[in-house]
Amino acid sequence: MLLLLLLCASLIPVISQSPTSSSYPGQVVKKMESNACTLVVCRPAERVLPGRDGRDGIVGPQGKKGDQGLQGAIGLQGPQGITGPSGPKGDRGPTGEKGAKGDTGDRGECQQNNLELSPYFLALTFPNGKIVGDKIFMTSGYEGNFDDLKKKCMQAGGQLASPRNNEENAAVQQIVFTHDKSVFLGINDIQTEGKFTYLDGKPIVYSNWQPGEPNNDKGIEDCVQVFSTGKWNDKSCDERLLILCEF
Ligand SMILES: [Ca+2]
Ligand SMILES: [Ca+2]
Repeated sequence: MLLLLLLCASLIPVISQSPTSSSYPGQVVKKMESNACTLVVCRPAERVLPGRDGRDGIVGPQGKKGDQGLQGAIGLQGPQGITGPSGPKGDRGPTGEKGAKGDTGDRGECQQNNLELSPYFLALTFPNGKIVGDKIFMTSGYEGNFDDLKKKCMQAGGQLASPRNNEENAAVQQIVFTHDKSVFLGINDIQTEGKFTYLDGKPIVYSNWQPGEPNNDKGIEDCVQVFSTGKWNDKSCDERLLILCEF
């Protein structure tokens, strides 16, 4: 309840006081100049309690980026990585030393060799052949000089045909006639001119020379060929004739 007072100057000294000496906060005293009326507005003196705390303010704008910090300490070692792909093939290494000699082969290899020499195997290797007694004459159709044919027959497990009687010579003749190609026999006089021997060096025990042969024509005929008639002729070993082996 406001109390409005209009007092004259005579009354001023009664209520005029300095604001600093007021006994209560919030009391307002307006002091007028002397010789004038003074308007004094008063409010009932009361104890003023402090107000409530204000609300939090809004978040301010983001500050500037700070300076770079100091380098940190070295961290712990990480786990091992996965295995990478295989690299390119390396260069070939030097040849190693020769190994020790191996043990003797088992019985199976011997059986296989017997199989290769069996009539069945020979029949397949040399399909065009003749059987005389326990000897087999066969050709594969291959042609070559004396040394070449001799080597081929040995590699096949036999040797060049070396007929030792009329029956065996007849078998050779039939093969020559059938193929219409002359063959070399396993007979020659390479070691000693005029002395024909088998491949093992022993003198021949049978022959069927063409009349007038052997004549060692031009001094270069040291091997023996068989004509389609079954007759023999000494011939240069460098001639290329049909192969005929005996087993
Ligand atoms: Ca000769
Ligand atoms: Ca001759």
